Amino acid sequence: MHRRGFLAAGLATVLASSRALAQTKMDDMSMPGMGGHAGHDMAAMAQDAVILPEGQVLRDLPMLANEADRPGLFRARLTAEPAIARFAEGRDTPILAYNGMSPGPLIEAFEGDRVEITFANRIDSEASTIHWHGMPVPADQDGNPMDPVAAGTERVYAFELPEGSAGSYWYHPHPHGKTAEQVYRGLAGAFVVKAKADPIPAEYGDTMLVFTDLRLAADGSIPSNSMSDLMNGRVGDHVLVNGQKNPRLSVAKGARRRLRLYNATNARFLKLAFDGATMTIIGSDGGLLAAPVAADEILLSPGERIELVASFDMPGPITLYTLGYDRGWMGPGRPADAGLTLLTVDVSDSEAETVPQLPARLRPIAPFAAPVLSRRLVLTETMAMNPTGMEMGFLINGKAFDMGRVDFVARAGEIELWEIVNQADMDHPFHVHGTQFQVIEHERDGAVSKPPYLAWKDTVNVARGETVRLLLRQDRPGQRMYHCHILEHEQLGMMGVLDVMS
Ligand SMILES: [Cu+2]
Repeated sequence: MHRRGFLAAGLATVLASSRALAQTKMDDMSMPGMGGHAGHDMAAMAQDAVILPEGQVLRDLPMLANEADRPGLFRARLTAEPAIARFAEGRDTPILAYNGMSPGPLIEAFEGDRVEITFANRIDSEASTIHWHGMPVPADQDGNPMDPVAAGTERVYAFELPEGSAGSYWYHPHPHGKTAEQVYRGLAGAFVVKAKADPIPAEYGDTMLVFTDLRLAADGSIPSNSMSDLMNGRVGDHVLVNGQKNPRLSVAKGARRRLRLYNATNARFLKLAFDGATMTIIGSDGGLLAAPVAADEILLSPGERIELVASFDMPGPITLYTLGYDRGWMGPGRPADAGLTLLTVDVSDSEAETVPQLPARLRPIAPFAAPVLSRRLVLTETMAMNPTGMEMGFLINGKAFDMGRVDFVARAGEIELWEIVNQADMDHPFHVHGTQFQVIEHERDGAVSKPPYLAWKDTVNVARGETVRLLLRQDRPGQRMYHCHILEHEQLGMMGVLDVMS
Protein backbone atom coordinates (compact mmCIF):
# COMPACT_ATOMS: atom_id res chain seq x y z
CA MET A 1 0.00 0.00 0.00
CA HIS A 2 3.08 2.26 -0.01
CA ARG A 3 2.92 3.67 -3.48
CA ARG A 4 4.67 6.89 -4.32
CA GLY A 5 3.29 9.24 -6.91
CA PHE A 6 4.58 12.68 -7.74
CA LEU A 7 2.46 15.55 -8.92
CA ALA A 8 3.88 17.36 -11.90
CA ALA A 9 5.09 20.50 -10.16
CA GLY A 10 6.37 18.66 -7.15
CA LEU A 11 4.27 20.90 -4.93
CA ALA A 12 2.05 18.29 -3.40
CA THR A 13 4.09 15.13 -3.42
CA VAL A 14 1.70 12.44 -2.48
CA LEU A 15 2.38 9.19 -0.72
CA ALA A 16 -0.50 6.83 -0.15
CA SER A 17 -0.46 5.74 3.45
CA SER A 18 -2.75 3.94 5.82
CA ARG A 19 -1.50 6.09 8.67
CA ALA A 20 -3.00 9.17 7.07
CA LEU A 21 -6.44 8.61 8.45
CA ALA A 22 -5.20 7.86 11.93
CA GLN A 23 -3.57 11.28 11.95
CA THR A 24 -6.66 13.06 10.76
CA LYS A 25 -9.10 13.82 13.51
CA MET A 26 -12.65 13.86 12.36
CA ASP A 27 -15.88 15.12 13.79
CA ASP A 28 -19.22 13.51 13.51
CA MET A 29 -20.86 16.50 11.93
CA SER A 30 -24.40 15.19 12.00
CA MET A 31 -25.21 16.82 15.37
CA PRO A 32 -22.99 19.85 15.78
CA GLY A 33 -22.97 21.24 19.31
CA MET A 34 -21.27 24.41 20.44
CA GLY A 35 -19.46 22.54 23.22
CA GLY A 36 -17.73 20.09 20.92
CA HIS A 37 -16.13 22.55 18.53
CA ALA A 38 -13.54 25.21 19.14
CA GLY A 39 -14.37 28.47 17.41
CA HIS A 40 -12.24 29.35 14.42
CA ASP A 41 -10.03 32.06 15.87
CA MET A 42 -8.83 34.11 12.95
CA ALA A 43 -6.26 36.09 14.95
CA ALA A 44 -4.62 32.89 16.16
CA MET A 45 -4.79 31.44 12.67
CA ALA A 46 -3.03 34.47 11.23
CA GLN A 47 -0.22 34.14 13.76
CA ASP A 48 0.71 30.57 12.94
CA ALA A 49 -0.42 30.73 9.35
CA VAL A 50 1.64 28.27 7.37
CA ILE A 51 3.51 29.85 4.47
CA LEU A 52 2.97 28.14 1.13
CA PRO A 53 5.42 28.57 -1.73
CA GLU A 54 4.15 30.80 -4.56
CA GLY A 55 5.21 31.51 -8.11
CA GLN A 56 5.77 27.98 -9.38
CA VAL A 57 4.93 27.24 -13.00
CA LEU A 58 1.19 26.46 -13.29
CA ARG A 59 0.95 22.73 -13.70
CA ASP A 60 -1.38 21.00 -16.10
CA LEU A 61 -3.64 18.60 -14.26
CA PRO A 62 -2.49 15.03 -14.95
CA MET A 63 -4.97 13.30 -17.25
CA LEU A 64 -6.85 10.14 -16.32
CA ALA A 65 -5.61 7.65 -18.92
CA ASN A 66 -8.23 6.00 -21.09
CA GLU A 67 -7.67 2.22 -20.95
CA ALA A 68 -10.38 1.33 -23.47
CA ASP A 69 -9.50 -0.90 -26.43
CA ARG A 70 -11.91 0.72 -28.89
CA PRO A 71 -12.91 4.21 -30.01
CA GLY A 72 -16.02 5.76 -28.44
CA LEU A 73 -15.34 4.24 -25.03
CA PHE A 74 -13.64 5.88 -22.06
CA ARG A 75 -12.69 3.26 -19.47
CA ALA A 76 -10.61 3.98 -16.38
CA ARG A 77 -10.24 3.50 -12.65
CA LEU A 78 -10.51 6.06 -9.87
CA THR A 79 -9.39 5.14 -6.38
CA ALA A 80 -10.14 7.35 -3.37
CA GLU A 81 -7.58 6.81 -0.64
CA PRO A 82 -5.65 8.51 2.14
CA ALA A 83 -2.43 10.14 0.99
CA ILE A 84 0.22 12.54 2.20
CA ALA A 85 0.68 15.87 0.44
CA ARG A 86 3.53 18.33 0.86
CA PHE A 87 2.00 21.80 0.56
CA ALA A 88 4.49 23.56 2.83
CA GLU A 89 8.19 22.90 3.31
CA GLY A 90 8.86 20.31 6.00
CA ARG A 91 5.22 19.54 6.74
CA ASP A 92 3.31 16.41 5.83
CA THR A 93 -0.39 16.92 5.22
CA PRO A 94 -2.66 13.89 5.42
CA ILE A 95 -5.28 14.28 2.69
CA LEU A 96 -7.71 12.22 0.67
CA ALA A 97 -6.75 11.80 -2.97
CA TYR A 98 -8.08 10.33 -6.21
CA ASN A 99 -5.40 8.12 -7.75
CA GLY A 100 -2.87 9.69 -5.39
CA MET A 101 -3.54 13.30 -6.33
CA SER A 102 -5.58 16.32 -5.27
CA PRO A 103 -7.22 17.75 -7.29
CA GLY A 104 -7.96 14.41 -8.89
CA PRO A 105 -6.85 13.60 -12.43
CA LEU A 106 -8.47 15.52 -15.30
CA ILE A 107 -11.00 13.39 -17.14
CA GLU A 108 -11.42 14.27 -20.80
CA ALA A 109 -13.95 12.50 -23.01
CA PHE A 110 -15.95 13.40 -26.11
CA GLU A 111 -19.62 13.88 -26.87
CA GLY A 112 -21.01 10.53 -27.97
CA ASP A 113 -18.57 8.53 -25.82
CA ARG A 114 -19.59 5.84 -23.38
CA VAL A 115 -17.86 6.21 -20.00
CA GLU A 116 -17.12 3.30 -17.66
CA ILE A 117 -15.23 4.24 -14.54
CA THR A 118 -14.51 1.74 -11.80
CA PHE A 119 -14.49 3.53 -8.47
CA ALA A 120 -12.58 1.91 -5.61
CA ASN A 121 -13.20 3.31 -2.13
CA ARG A 122 -10.04 2.83 -0.07
CA ILE A 123 -10.97 5.41 2.58
CA ASP A 124 -10.78 3.82 6.03
CA SER A 125 -14.23 3.07 7.49
CA GLU A 126 -16.08 5.68 5.41
CA ALA A 127 -18.55 5.23 2.61
CA SER A 128 -18.11 7.45 -0.42
CA THR A 129 -19.58 7.96 -3.89
CA ILE A 130 -18.63 9.84 -7.03
CA HIS A 131 -21.12 12.47 -8.09
CA TRP A 132 -20.71 13.66 -11.69
CA HIS A 133 -21.60 17.28 -11.04
CA GLY A 134 -23.67 18.77 -13.86
CA MET A 135 -23.52 15.76 -16.15
CA PRO A 136 -26.58 14.19 -17.78
CA VAL A 137 -26.08 10.72 -16.29
CA PRO A 138 -28.78 8.22 -15.19
CA ALA A 139 -29.93 8.68 -11.58
CA ASP A 140 -28.48 5.36 -10.43
CA GLN A 141 -25.04 6.30 -11.86
CA ASP A 142 -24.91 9.75 -10.26
CA GLY A 143 -23.32 8.94 -6.90
CA ASN A 144 -26.35 9.87 -4.80
CA PRO A 145 -26.14 9.48 -1.01
CA MET A 146 -28.67 6.63 -1.43
CA ASP A 147 -26.06 4.62 -3.36
CA PRO A 148 -23.02 4.51 -1.06
CA VAL A 149 -19.87 2.62 -1.98
CA ALA A 150 -18.77 1.07 1.31
CA ALA A 151 -15.16 1.36 2.48
CA GLY A 152 -13.04 -1.33 0.88
CA THR A 153 -15.46 -1.99 -1.99
CA GLU A 154 -15.79 -0.81 -5.59
CA ARG A 155 -18.41 -0.24 -8.26
CA VAL A 156 -18.60 0.78 -11.90
CA TYR A 157 -20.20 4.07 -12.94
CA ALA A 158 -21.37 3.80 -16.56
CA PHE A 159 -23.09 6.40 -18.73
CA GLU A 160 -23.22 7.88 -22.22
CA LEU A 161 -22.28 11.47 -23.05
CA PRO A 162 -25.03 12.72 -25.36
CA GLU A 163 -24.44 14.98 -28.36
CA GLY A 164 -24.53 18.60 -27.24
CA SER A 165 -23.27 17.81 -23.74
CA ALA A 166 -19.80 19.33 -24.16
CA GLY A 167 -18.96 21.38 -21.08
CA SER A 168 -16.87 21.89 -17.94
CA TYR A 169 -18.11 19.44 -15.33
CA TRP A 170 -16.50 18.08 -12.19
CA TYR A 171 -16.61 15.10 -9.89
CA HIS A 172 -16.62 14.84 -6.11
CA PRO A 173 -17.94 12.58 -3.33
CA HIS A 174 -21.56 12.81 -2.19
CA PRO A 175 -21.95 10.31 0.69
CA HIS A 176 -24.52 10.98 3.40
CA GLY A 177 -23.08 13.17 6.14
CA LYS A 178 -19.49 13.14 4.84
CA THR A 179 -19.52 15.16 1.64
CA ALA A 180 -18.16 18.40 3.10
CA GLU A 181 -15.33 16.67 4.90
CA GLN A 182 -14.25 14.41 2.04
CA VAL A 183 -14.13 17.41 -0.31
CA TYR A 184 -12.12 19.70 2.00
CA ARG A 185 -9.73 16.83 2.65
CA GLY A 186 -8.96 16.72 -1.07
CA LEU A 187 -11.50 14.83 -3.17
CA ALA A 188 -12.52 16.82 -6.27
CA GLY A 189 -11.54 16.74 -9.93
CA ALA A 190 -12.44 18.24 -13.32
CA PHE A 191 -14.31 16.36 -16.06
CA VAL A 192 -14.31 18.05 -19.45
CA VAL A 193 -16.62 16.80 -22.17
CA LYS A 194 -15.23 17.98 -25.49
CA ALA A 195 -17.26 18.78 -28.57
CA LYS A 196 -16.42 16.99 -31.81
CA ALA A 197 -16.64 20.37 -33.56
CA ASP A 198 -15.44 23.13 -31.24
CA PRO A 199 -15.84 26.75 -32.43
CA ILE A 200 -13.17 28.10 -30.06
CA PRO A 201 -9.85 28.47 -31.92
CA ALA A 202 -7.38 25.75 -30.90
CA GLU A 203 -4.66 28.45 -30.76
CA TYR A 204 -6.22 29.66 -27.50
CA GLY A 205 -5.26 26.39 -25.78
CA ASP A 206 -7.51 24.96 -23.08
CA THR A 207 -6.32 25.65 -19.54
CA MET A 208 -8.01 24.31 -16.43
CA LEU A 209 -8.01 26.47 -13.32
CA VAL A 210 -9.46 24.37 -10.49
CA PHE A 211 -9.86 26.43 -7.31
CA THR A 212 -9.75 24.68 -3.94
CA ASP A 213 -9.48 26.17 -0.47
CA LEU A 214 -6.91 24.74 1.92
CA ARG A 215 -6.62 25.30 5.65
CA LEU A 216 -3.49 24.01 7.33
CA ALA A 217 -2.73 23.83 11.05
CA ALA A 218 0.81 24.68 12.20
CA ASP A 219 1.77 20.99 12.08
CA GLY A 220 0.63 20.74 8.47
CA SER A 221 -2.57 18.83 9.17
CA ILE A 222 -6.00 19.83 7.89
CA PRO A 223 -8.14 20.84 10.89
CA SER A 224 -11.68 19.54 11.17
CA ASN A 225 -14.69 21.82 10.91
CA SER A 226 -15.37 24.37 13.65
CA MET A 227 -18.80 25.66 14.65
CA SER A 228 -18.19 28.70 12.47
CA ASP A 229 -17.39 26.43 9.52
CA LEU A 230 -20.65 24.57 10.05
CA MET A 231 -22.64 27.80 10.13
CA ASN A 232 -20.94 29.70 7.34
CA GLY A 233 -19.46 26.90 5.32
CA ARG A 234 -15.77 26.18 5.55
CA VAL A 235 -13.50 28.89 4.18
CA GLY A 236 -9.81 27.98 4.17
CA ASP A 237 -6.63 30.03 4.40
CA HIS A 238 -5.19 29.40 0.94
CA VAL A 239 -7.10 29.44 -2.33
CA LEU A 240 -5.15 27.08 -4.58
CA VAL A 241 -5.19 26.75 -8.37
CA ASN A 242 -4.65 23.16 -9.52
CA GLY A 243 -3.21 22.54 -6.03
CA GLN A 244 -0.72 25.43 -6.20
CA LYS A 245 -0.73 28.83 -4.54
CA ASN A 246 -0.48 31.76 -6.96
CA PRO A 247 1.26 29.84 -9.74
CA ARG A 248 2.65 31.55 -12.86
CA LEU A 249 1.55 31.21 -16.45
CA SER A 250 3.62 32.59 -19.34
CA VAL A 251 2.06 33.91 -22.54
CA ALA A 252 3.19 35.98 -25.51
CA LYS A 253 1.99 39.57 -25.91
CA GLY A 254 -1.34 39.67 -27.74
CA ALA A 255 -2.09 36.02 -26.93
CA ARG A 256 -5.56 34.77 -26.09
CA ARG A 257 -6.11 31.90 -23.73
CA ARG A 258 -9.17 29.76 -23.13
CA LEU A 259 -9.54 29.30 -19.38
CA ARG A 260 -11.96 26.98 -17.58
CA LEU A 261 -12.50 28.15 -14.00
CA TYR A 262 -13.89 25.71 -11.43
CA ASN A 263 -15.03 26.69 -7.95
CA ALA A 264 -14.35 23.38 -6.19
CA THR A 265 -14.19 24.98 -2.73
CA ASN A 266 -16.61 24.05 0.05
CA ALA A 267 -17.86 27.58 0.61
CA ARG A 268 -15.59 30.27 -0.84
CA PHE A 269 -17.27 32.86 -3.08
CA LEU A 270 -14.80 34.06 -5.71
CA LYS A 271 -15.37 37.46 -7.27
CA LEU A 272 -12.61 37.60 -9.84
CA ALA A 273 -10.94 40.09 -12.13
CA PHE A 274 -7.73 40.40 -14.12
CA ASP A 275 -5.65 43.53 -13.76
CA GLY A 276 -4.37 44.11 -17.26
CA ALA A 277 -6.18 41.47 -19.31
CA THR A 278 -9.65 41.59 -20.81
CA MET A 279 -12.13 38.80 -20.16
CA THR A 280 -14.78 37.45 -22.48
CA ILE A 281 -17.20 34.88 -21.09
CA ILE A 282 -17.74 32.04 -23.56
CA GLY A 283 -19.23 29.29 -21.43
CA SER A 284 -21.10 28.44 -18.22
CA ASP A 285 -21.61 25.27 -16.16
CA GLY A 286 -23.15 23.36 -19.06
CA GLY A 287 -20.99 24.45 -22.00
CA LEU A 288 -20.70 27.31 -24.47
CA LEU A 289 -22.94 30.37 -24.52
CA ALA A 290 -24.76 31.37 -27.70
CA ALA A 291 -22.37 34.31 -28.13
CA PRO A 292 -19.34 35.74 -26.29
CA VAL A 293 -20.01 38.32 -23.54
CA ALA A 294 -17.38 40.85 -22.38
CA ALA A 295 -16.94 41.01 -18.59
CA ASP A 296 -14.92 43.17 -16.19
CA GLU A 297 -15.45 40.82 -13.26
CA ILE A 298 -17.14 37.51 -12.54
CA LEU A 299 -18.71 35.98 -9.44
CA LEU A 300 -18.08 32.26 -9.18
CA SER A 301 -19.99 30.74 -6.26
CA PRO A 302 -19.18 27.29 -4.82
CA GLY A 303 -19.88 24.58 -7.42
CA GLU A 304 -20.04 26.93 -10.42
CA ARG A 305 -17.80 26.93 -13.50
CA ILE A 306 -17.17 29.49 -16.18
CA GLU A 307 -15.25 29.47 -19.45
CA LEU A 308 -13.36 32.60 -20.45
CA VAL A 309 -11.16 33.86 -23.19
CA ALA A 310 -8.53 36.15 -21.66
CA SER A 311 -6.68 38.56 -23.98
CA PHE A 312 -3.20 39.53 -22.85
CA ASP A 313 -2.51 42.70 -24.82
CA MET A 314 -0.43 44.59 -22.27
CA PRO A 315 2.99 43.67 -20.98
CA GLY A 316 2.80 41.76 -17.68
CA PRO A 317 2.96 40.59 -14.98
CA ILE A 318 -0.82 40.50 -14.82
CA THR A 319 -2.74 38.99 -11.93
CA LEU A 320 -6.04 37.20 -11.51
CA TYR A 321 -7.22 38.48 -8.14
CA THR A 322 -10.28 38.55 -5.91
CA LEU A 323 -12.62 41.46 -5.23
CA GLY A 324 -14.69 41.80 -2.06
CA TYR A 325 -18.10 40.15 -2.01
CA ASP A 326 -20.40 40.10 1.01
CA ARG A 327 -22.30 36.81 0.92
CA GLY A 328 -23.47 37.08 4.53
CA TRP A 329 -21.48 35.86 7.53
CA MET A 330 -22.62 34.74 10.96
CA GLY A 331 -20.50 35.52 14.00
CA PRO A 332 -16.89 36.68 14.15
CA GLY A 333 -14.05 35.71 11.87
CA ARG A 334 -15.35 36.81 8.49
CA PRO A 335 -12.43 35.92 6.22
CA ALA A 336 -10.71 38.50 4.06
CA ASP A 337 -12.02 37.84 0.59
CA ALA A 338 -10.62 40.79 -1.38
CA GLY A 339 -7.11 41.19 -2.71
CA LEU A 340 -6.07 37.54 -2.96
CA THR A 341 -3.79 36.90 -5.93
CA LEU A 342 -4.78 33.55 -7.41
CA LEU A 343 -2.65 33.47 -10.58
CA THR A 344 0.13 35.56 -12.09
CA VAL A 345 0.51 35.77 -15.85
CA ASP A 346 3.87 36.78 -17.29
CA VAL A 347 3.29 38.43 -20.65
CA SER A 348 6.45 38.39 -22.75
CA ASP A 349 7.64 41.27 -24.96
CA SER A 350 7.54 39.13 -28.07
CA GLU A 351 4.29 39.25 -29.99
CA ALA A 352 2.07 36.20 -30.32
CA GLU A 353 1.85 34.76 -33.82
CA THR A 354 -1.35 35.28 -35.76
CA VAL A 355 -4.19 35.10 -33.27
CA PRO A 356 -7.53 34.06 -34.79
CA GLN A 357 -10.67 35.96 -33.82
CA LEU A 358 -13.31 34.50 -31.56
CA PRO A 359 -16.43 33.68 -33.64
CA ALA A 360 -19.40 35.98 -33.04
CA ARG A 361 -21.75 32.99 -32.60
CA LEU A 362 -20.70 29.95 -30.56
CA ARG A 363 -23.68 27.59 -30.64
CA PRO A 364 -27.46 27.87 -30.57
CA ILE A 365 -29.19 27.75 -27.17
CA ALA A 366 -32.94 27.31 -27.53
CA PRO A 367 -34.91 28.97 -24.73
CA PHE A 368 -37.24 26.60 -22.88
CA ALA A 369 -40.93 26.72 -23.80
CA ALA A 370 -43.57 27.58 -21.19
CA PRO A 371 -43.51 25.40 -18.04
CA VAL A 372 -46.31 22.96 -17.26
CA LEU A 373 -46.07 23.60 -13.51
CA SER A 374 -44.20 25.69 -10.98
CA ARG A 375 -42.59 24.88 -7.65
CA ARG A 376 -41.54 27.19 -4.85
CA LEU A 377 -38.52 26.33 -2.70
CA VAL A 378 -37.93 28.56 0.32
CA LEU A 379 -34.46 28.52 1.89
CA THR A 380 -34.21 29.33 5.60
CA GLU A 381 -31.71 29.04 8.44
CA THR A 382 -32.71 28.18 12.00
CA MET A 383 -30.84 28.24 15.25
CA ALA A 384 -32.04 26.40 18.35
CA MET A 385 -30.63 25.89 21.82
CA ASN A 386 -30.78 22.42 23.26
CA PRO A 387 -29.10 20.82 26.30
CA THR A 388 -25.91 20.02 24.35
CA GLY A 389 -25.52 23.47 22.81
CA MET A 390 -26.66 25.36 19.79
CA GLU A 391 -27.84 23.61 16.68
CA MET A 392 -28.01 25.16 13.25
CA GLY A 393 -30.53 24.02 10.71
CA PHE A 394 -30.51 24.77 7.00
CA LEU A 395 -33.92 24.06 5.57
CA ILE A 396 -35.86 23.94 2.31
CA ASN A 397 -39.59 24.61 2.75
CA GLY A 398 -39.11 24.21 6.50
CA LYS A 399 -37.65 20.72 6.25
CA ALA A 400 -34.19 19.27 6.71
CA PHE A 401 -33.01 16.60 4.27
CA ASP A 402 -34.39 13.11 4.81
CA MET A 403 -33.05 10.43 2.50
CA GLY A 404 -36.23 8.38 2.96
CA ARG A 405 -38.55 11.22 1.91
CA VAL A 406 -39.48 12.32 -1.60
CA ASP A 407 -40.02 16.07 -1.61
CA PHE A 408 -41.29 16.52 -5.15
CA VAL A 409 -42.46 14.17 -7.89
CA ALA A 410 -41.78 15.21 -11.49
CA ARG A 411 -42.40 13.70 -14.90
CA ALA A 412 -39.50 13.13 -17.29
CA GLY A 413 -39.56 15.52 -20.24
CA GLU A 414 -41.81 18.14 -18.62
CA ILE A 415 -40.62 21.72 -18.30
CA GLU A 416 -40.96 23.11 -14.77
CA LEU A 417 -40.56 26.59 -13.31
CA TRP A 418 -38.61 26.56 -10.04
CA GLU A 419 -38.74 29.60 -7.83
CA ILE A 420 -35.90 29.57 -5.29
CA VAL A 421 -36.65 32.03 -2.50
CA ASN A 422 -33.79 32.89 -0.15
CA GLN A 423 -35.24 34.07 3.16
CA ALA A 424 -31.97 33.47 4.99
CA ASP A 425 -29.06 35.68 6.05
CA MET A 426 -26.50 34.10 3.75
CA ASP A 427 -26.26 33.53 0.02
CA HIS A 428 -26.92 29.90 -0.96
CA PRO A 429 -25.62 28.53 -4.29
CA PHE A 430 -28.42 26.23 -5.46
CA HIS A 431 -27.55 23.07 -7.41
CA VAL A 432 -29.79 20.51 -9.13
CA HIS A 433 -28.45 17.08 -10.14
CA GLY A 434 -28.93 15.35 -13.46
CA THR A 435 -29.71 18.24 -15.78
CA GLN A 436 -28.91 21.79 -16.88
CA PHE A 437 -31.38 24.62 -16.30
CA GLN A 438 -31.92 28.15 -17.60
CA VAL A 439 -32.19 31.06 -15.17
CA ILE A 440 -34.92 33.41 -16.38
CA GLU A 441 -35.37 35.96 -13.59
CA HIS A 442 -33.90 37.46 -10.43
CA GLU A 443 -36.08 39.37 -7.98
CA ARG A 444 -34.89 41.50 -5.09
CA ASP A 445 -36.91 44.04 -3.07
CA GLY A 446 -39.65 43.81 -5.68
CA ALA A 447 -37.32 44.65 -8.56
CA VAL A 448 -37.25 41.98 -11.25
CA SER A 449 -34.28 41.62 -13.62
CA LYS A 450 -33.35 39.24 -16.40
CA PRO A 451 -29.96 37.52 -16.49
CA PRO A 452 -27.56 39.27 -18.91
CA TYR A 453 -27.37 36.21 -21.19
CA LEU A 454 -28.98 32.82 -21.71
CA ALA A 455 -26.84 29.96 -20.40
CA TRP A 456 -26.96 26.32 -19.35
CA LYS A 457 -26.47 26.16 -15.59
CA ASP A 458 -26.56 23.53 -12.87
CA THR A 459 -25.63 25.82 -9.98
CA VAL A 460 -26.88 29.37 -9.40
CA ASN A 461 -26.19 31.67 -6.50
CA VAL A 462 -29.34 32.83 -4.71
CA ALA A 463 -28.29 35.90 -2.75
CA ARG A 464 -29.76 36.76 0.66
CA GLY A 465 -33.25 38.12 0.21
CA GLU A 466 -33.26 37.23 -3.47
CA THR A 467 -35.63 35.05 -5.50
CA VAL A 468 -34.26 33.24 -8.56
CA ARG A 469 -36.62 31.74 -11.14
CA LEU A 470 -35.36 29.02 -13.45
CA LEU A 471 -36.74 26.60 -15.99
CA LEU A 472 -35.65 22.99 -15.95
CA ARG A 473 -36.50 19.65 -17.44
CA GLN A 474 -35.36 16.25 -16.20
CA ASP A 475 -35.10 13.78 -19.07
CA ARG A 476 -34.26 10.62 -17.15
CA PRO A 477 -36.30 8.87 -14.44
CA GLY A 478 -35.08 8.32 -10.90
CA GLN A 479 -34.29 10.25 -7.74
CA ARG A 480 -32.38 13.52 -8.07
CA MET A 481 -30.88 15.65 -5.36
CA TYR A 482 -31.13 19.43 -5.22
CA HIS A 483 -29.21 21.34 -2.57
CA CYS A 484 -27.12 24.27 -1.45
CA HIS A 485 -23.53 23.83 -2.68
CA ILE A 486 -22.05 25.28 0.48
CA LEU A 487 -21.30 21.71 1.44
CA GLU A 488 -21.69 22.25 5.19
CA HIS A 489 -25.21 23.61 4.55
CA GLU A 490 -26.08 20.62 2.35
CA GLN A 491 -24.87 18.38 5.16
CA LEU A 492 -26.91 20.22 7.79
CA GLY A 493 -30.13 19.79 5.88
CA MET A 494 -30.41 22.14 2.90
CA MET A 495 -31.11 19.36 0.39
CA GLY A 496 -34.14 17.61 -1.01
CA VAL A 497 -35.17 14.73 -3.29
CA LEU A 498 -36.93 15.08 -6.62
CA ASP A 499 -38.37 11.79 -7.88
CA VAL A 500 -38.64 11.80 -11.67
CA MET A 501 -41.21 9.39 -13.14
CA SER A 502 -40.85 8.11 -16.68
CU1 LIG B 1 -26.04 27.35 1.78
